[in-house]
Amino acid sequence: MIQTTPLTQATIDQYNQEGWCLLGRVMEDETIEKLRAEEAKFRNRPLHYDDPGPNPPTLFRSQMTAYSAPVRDYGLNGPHIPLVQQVLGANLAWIYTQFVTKFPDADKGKSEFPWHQDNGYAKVLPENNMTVWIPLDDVDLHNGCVWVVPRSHLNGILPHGQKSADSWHLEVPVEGDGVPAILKAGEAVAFTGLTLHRSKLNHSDAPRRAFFMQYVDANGTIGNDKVPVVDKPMVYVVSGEADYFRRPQSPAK
Ligand SMILES: O=C(O)CCC(=O)C(=O)O
Repeated sequence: MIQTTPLTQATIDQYNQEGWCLLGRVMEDETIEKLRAEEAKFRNRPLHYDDPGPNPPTLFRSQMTAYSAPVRDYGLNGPHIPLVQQVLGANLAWIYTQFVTKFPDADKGKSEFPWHQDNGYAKVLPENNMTVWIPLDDVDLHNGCVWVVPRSHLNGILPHGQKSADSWHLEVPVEGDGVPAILKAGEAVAFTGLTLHRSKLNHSDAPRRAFFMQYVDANGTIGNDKVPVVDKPMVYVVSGEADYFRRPQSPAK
């Protein structure tokens, strides 16, 4: 397994103060191959809850943890875990995962994923929840790398509007471009649930495959009604523990 270098205090400070940082290489070639194979398998398999219809500009395959041993193994034990623990602490829960395959689409211009905060889709507390985004192909300005807006996490959840009537994407208007995360396959960019990010079009002639996971303190909550994350399906405690008994019991009948 790859030996990651522990994050320096400067990198941890960057995550907390700027809302994002690079984690370096966190996935070895063998795992990249395994996850590419999983992506290919699920790309062609209709899933009852996640079916975008034929030829979507971008394909999302979410919460593959129940379906895929390689996904589970990586999300629970990957070399990135000690780095995530350095920032979020020893009680760590893995709450979400997704393959994002952005197809070549320059002419149609539909594969853009507009500026948003992950917590604009689902409110997670504490808000330093971390998305670890890892391309399974080298990414750059040409094929649709992710961009982040430094310090955008300092203003809480911003109002998100619907991108268009035929899209479920939410969008925050942003002036300027932010910073592109140009990465080799297997390297990672990490950002908070409040950090504005987006990806632009894929102008190459090959699909741009990516895989991301989201982590939070194991005592964290999700949704406006603050449901403990550990009460949600497909959430895994990676390390440490959660206080499973903090939710009031229903009164005896
Ligand atoms: O992989 C991408 O292009 C961006 C995906 C993303 O930001 C998301 O699903 O929240």
